[in-house]
Amino acid sequence: MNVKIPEMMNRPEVLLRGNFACAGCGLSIAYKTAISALNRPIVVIPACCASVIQSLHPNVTYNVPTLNIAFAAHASAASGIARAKKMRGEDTTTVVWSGDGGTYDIGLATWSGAAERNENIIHFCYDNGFYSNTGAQRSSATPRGAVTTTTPGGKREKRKSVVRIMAAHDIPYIATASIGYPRDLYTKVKKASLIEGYRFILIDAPCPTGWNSDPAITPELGELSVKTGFFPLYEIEEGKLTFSKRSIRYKDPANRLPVENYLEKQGRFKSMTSDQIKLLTDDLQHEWDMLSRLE
Ligand SMILES: Cc1ncc(C[n+]2csc(CCOP(=O)(O)OP(=O)(O)O)c2C)c(N)n1
Ligand code: SF4
Repeated sequence: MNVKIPEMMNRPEVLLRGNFACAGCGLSIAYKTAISALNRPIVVIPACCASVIQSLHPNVTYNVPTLNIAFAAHASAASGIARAKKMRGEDTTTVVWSGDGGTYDIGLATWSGAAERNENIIHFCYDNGFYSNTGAQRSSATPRGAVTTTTPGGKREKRKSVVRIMAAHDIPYIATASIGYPRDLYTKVKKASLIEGYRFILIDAPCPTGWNSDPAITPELGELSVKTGFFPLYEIEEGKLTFSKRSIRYKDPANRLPVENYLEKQGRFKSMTSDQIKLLTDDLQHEWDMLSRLE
């Protein structure tokens, strides 16, 4: 499937002006691109920046039905909505829109249950690699070496592979995407929307406020994370992984840009030593190796 540019240009406004997102917020780019690809979406949002940027009643800036819910309840609430809509014969798309804290950590038990039941939900995780909404605490998505308020010397552990945990549930569709490649993201969402069952899409979504990066280069950071091999793009369908066109050449580490090109643009990595960068590079290669086994 390859979505045409005019279709993307004419998509509905799902996030209106006047929202509370910071300048250059990757989450809002991800939200606009992904949700606008869906037929009659109903969005379930746990506590996160996405529950804050929508502003306050009556000036809500989400232009689609939205349920704000407690952290660990996202996938169970979405399961109920999806089943009720089906019983009523209504053609809607129920989604969870969660940060990495709500997906990798606090909501893990709930989505695992919904995935095991193969509920008819698309679960989006916009991954900014920490808890941004509450002041930049580490999550298990935080990469090694990143400074957060709870890892002032840089995180010592590597990022958890939520995708491989998701893949162990044998759900019908999994994809990764980046706001640096909106057409690829949009196309994957369209494709997911045509599949029944639990689908998961992980989106790399830079956060200039917490990453201490220039808001003007958010899309560039999205591209660099792919070109340095930091965030591979791929799909897993019925257990089989295919690297996406934008990422396939970076399977060979010789084709990747140096990871320093990505790190040096973010204040959160400023204090990393060369030893830490070596460990981080090994983490990235380990993930590529593990993913390649699923090809
Ligand atoms: C059970 C529970 N624990 C903690 C909180 C406080 N809290 C609200 S939002 C948030 C961070 C969410 O992080 P993430 O899901 O990564 O989204 P982001 O803030 O980065 O958008 C936390 C810890 C809460 N609301 N409920
Ligand atoms: S803190 Fe980060 S994720 Fe949250 S609204 Fe600001 S830029 Fe977006």
